This record gives sequence, C-alpha cells and structure tokens, in this order.
Amino acid sequence: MRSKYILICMIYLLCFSACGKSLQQNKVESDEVYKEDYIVVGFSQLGAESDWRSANTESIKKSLSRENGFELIIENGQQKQANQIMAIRTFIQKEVDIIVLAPVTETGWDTVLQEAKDAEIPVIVIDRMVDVKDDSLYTCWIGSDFVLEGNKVTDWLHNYLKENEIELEQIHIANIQGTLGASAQIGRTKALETAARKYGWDVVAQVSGDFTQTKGREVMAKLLEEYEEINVVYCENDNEARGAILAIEEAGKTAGTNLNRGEILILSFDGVSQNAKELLKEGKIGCIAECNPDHGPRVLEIIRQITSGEQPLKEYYVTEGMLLKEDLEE
Ligand code: GZL
Repeated sequence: MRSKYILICMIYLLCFSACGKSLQQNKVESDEVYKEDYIVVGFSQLGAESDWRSANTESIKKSLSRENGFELIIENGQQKQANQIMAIRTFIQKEVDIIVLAPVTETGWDTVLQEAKDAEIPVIVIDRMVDVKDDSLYTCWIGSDFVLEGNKVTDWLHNYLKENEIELEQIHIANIQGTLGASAQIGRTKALETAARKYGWDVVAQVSGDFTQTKGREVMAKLLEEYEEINVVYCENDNEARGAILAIEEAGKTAGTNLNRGEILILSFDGVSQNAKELLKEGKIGCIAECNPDHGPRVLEIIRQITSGEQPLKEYYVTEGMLLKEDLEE
C-alpha cells in the first residue's frame, strides 16, 4: 500500500513539474513574443482639455492599435509640462521603441529630449511645436499652420465687416487666447495682432482661456463687466467659444452675427465637436477655422518608415479648411 502511495505521489510530482515548466516556459515565451512582436510606443498626451484633444487621442489610439502591431502606453499630462517630462522619463526607463509627444507649450524640452536621444529612442512631436536649440532632438513633427488658421478667421472678419458696411470705429474685439506659450495660441494670436495693425481694429483685451470651456466662460464674464463695448470675441478654440456664449447669454446679451442689432460676433477654431457645428448653424458662432486632430495615420506611416530604416521628413502639415454656416446648411 505504502509503495503504491509513493508511486502515485512520484507520478503527480513529475506531472506537476513538467506542467509547471511548460507554463513557466509559455510565460517567458509569451513575454518574449509579447515584446518582440509589438512596437512599444510611449505617448505623452498633454491633457484632455478640449473636444479637439479627445479626438486627437482617439486618432492615435486607433492607428497605434494591437491589430496594427503596437503596444501603446498613454500618459495624460493634465496640461502640466512637469507631468509630461516625468512621463517621457518613464518611457525611457521602460525602454519603449518610440516616443510620441504632444507638448503643452513650446519651450523647456531640451533636457528630457536629450535624455531620449541618449537612450536612442526616436521622438515624434505632434500638434504643437517644441522650441529646442538642436532639432535633432526629435525625428519629426506633424501639426497645423496656426498662423494660417488665424489668417483665415481674420480674412473672414474683414470681409464680414465690409459686406455688412460696419465701420472700423464700431468694432471692439476681445481675444480669449489659448494656453499661453502653446504653438496654437502663439500662431492664432499673431494672426489677430497682425490683422488688427493692418486694418486698425480695436483689440480691447487679450486674456487666456486655457483652451477650456470653464475658463472661457469665466474670462468672458469678467470681460463683459469691464468692457461694455465688446462686440467681437476671437476665441482660440471651440471650447472657449462655448464658454463665452454661456457667459454672454448669462449677461442678458446675444451671441449672433448681426452687430447692428447689438449682437456679439464669436469667432473660433477647431470644428471637431457636433456642438460647435450646431452653434455655427444657429449663428451663435460666425466662423470656425478647422484644426485637424487626425494625426494617427501619419504617425503610423512615420513609425513604419523609422522601423524600416527610412528617414521621414522633418515636418508634416495636416490639411485644414474653414467651417461656415452655409456649408453646414448644404
Ligand atoms: C491645436 C491644439 C489646440 C486646439 C485646442 O492643434 O493644440 O489645443 O485648438 C486644444 O482645442 O486644446
């Protein structure tokens, strides 16, 4: 009886160790397969402050998917550069294959991008630009021409004033800016300032709305208290525009396109959310310069180039248009 018991135990132990080994082996193999078969990308996204940002994140997630051969690690910087720098350092420690960076502002990246370069990890910058001394610190950039976006809006305003025979002295512009130091804010503000000098427009105030609806509403409420005469608001994204319209209506005024009837003309950027398109259709926003969030496909193409040893171009501009009420009605 005892020998039979010992035999059963031996058989059990043999089975267990064989099984255990193969499980362990599978785990090692699966880890190796996991690591070898996927391109590991660390994506430092600046935040989730706007509809545009959410669409941008979704575009990257869709392109850098498991099905396409990627393991994507996303870190949300909550609009703080320190968080993004920490994320990049974590990606370096994890020895990711590629870093994608959507920088909150242009300056302050030299040191951490040098660390990525020393670790031989290519960095693809998307959306806003980085302002670094040595542009070999990043492989390439994909984004928009923010001054051109601003020029489209100021051209539209200039034509609107002409067509409606509105005198120069009649308009008083408030500029609700984006996050100060962000390429989108720098470019869009520059376009307004250039046009204001060229046409002699009165810009009564420039205040940052940080690209959010909450801040846009807060800033607009304060501006209305301080400047009764404001009748044009140049918002640097749709979320700020939505906030500004709420504040205008809470102050008993009307956002619209008939300045001669005392309405306040809202100008904006992005054109991503359905809500912004509705406001445009209703005439609460006069025009929206499109800002294309769909960077995923281009990033995918660039990573394919990098991993096959090709050198991508240094800059890629996404295509963008203008959203007008008449287009949406069609
Ligand atoms: C523009 C992008 C801006 C959007 C805002 O490319 O950086 O940041 O216009 C977003 O909506 O917050």
